[in-house]
Amino acid sequence: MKEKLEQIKKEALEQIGNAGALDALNDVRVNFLGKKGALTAVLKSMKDVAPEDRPKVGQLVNEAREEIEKALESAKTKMEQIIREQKMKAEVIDVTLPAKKNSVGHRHPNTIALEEVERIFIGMGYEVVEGPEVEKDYYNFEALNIPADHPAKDEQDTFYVNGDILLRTQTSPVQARVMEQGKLPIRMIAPGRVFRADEVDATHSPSFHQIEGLVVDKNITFSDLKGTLAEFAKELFGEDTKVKFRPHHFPFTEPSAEVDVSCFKCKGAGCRFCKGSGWIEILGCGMVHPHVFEMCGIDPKEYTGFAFGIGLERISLLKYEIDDMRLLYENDIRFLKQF
Ligand code: 2U9
Repeated sequence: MKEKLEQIKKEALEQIGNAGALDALNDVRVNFLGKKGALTAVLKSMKDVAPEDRPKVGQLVNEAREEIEKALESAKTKMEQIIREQKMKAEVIDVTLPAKKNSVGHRHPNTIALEEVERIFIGMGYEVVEGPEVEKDYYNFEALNIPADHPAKDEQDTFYVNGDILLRTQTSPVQARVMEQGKLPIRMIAPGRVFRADEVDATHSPSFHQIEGLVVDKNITFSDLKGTLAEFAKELFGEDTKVKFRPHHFPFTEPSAEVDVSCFKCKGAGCRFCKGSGWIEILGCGMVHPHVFEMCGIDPKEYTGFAFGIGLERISLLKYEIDDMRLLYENDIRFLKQF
């Protein structure tokens, strides 16, 4: 029995010495000290031992058990120490490394220009109104006196969602909806994103922004329009800015005009910026067409009004002297940081 116990102990200590991981150590514990383990089997066979030898054998079994347990415990402590050291090595943080730089965002030139335009019109008593980007054909074209056979309605120019739902090509449908509500007088601007099936180049994009204005009241005249836009141009480009109205055509206004401002770089003398002309085109405008009033439920005999449309990107490019519209859509922080 004594030899058998020595043999078991020897095997157990050998296996503990060979165990390379905590799992393997646990297997040794189960194999020798577990319910069905080798040492437990010896204890179970005590009934076959002569009664007078039992205390001695019991003592030997206990000694063997203690020795195996001690060896298991010490191997486990050593293994845990190695694991801890490996983990510490892997997780070490080099506090001398340079810190990660967080680059702070910046307001977009379009945002800065829009806030400036809004500030000017709010100062003149205008309201800022927004509307949906996905619109009905009716509000985008029909209510604005744009006939069914107008080239702007072509699928090559307008993004259609389905038959009569489209991505608005101008912010005018916002004004048409406000007029339809019938609360008069109206003094509003409608800023927002618009969509046209254009190829991308330095001056075109399939998605850009407009700010459109509308004033409706009794006795509104073309002089009100001229005075308002002259004041706007002065506030935006400087007190000495002059405005020039050139006759134009829009389906939704009659009469219509395009507005140029005197070049704020050369003060009208002619430079590279204004292509030598001394003038820069900034917006379109006109008196609201009587047919548009009728479509929106307003009596054109009682009310008159003016409207205007500004391309926001055009204002950003001019104000900040940016020569390629594509820069406005890339959102490169190195570009944005300059404004
Ligand atoms: C209603 C009635 C009339 C809006 C107007 C323009 C002239 C105009 C262009 C400017 C640059 C578009 O982005 S752009 O290419 N717009 O020239 N827009 S009058 O007239 C309206 C609007 C709504 C109910």
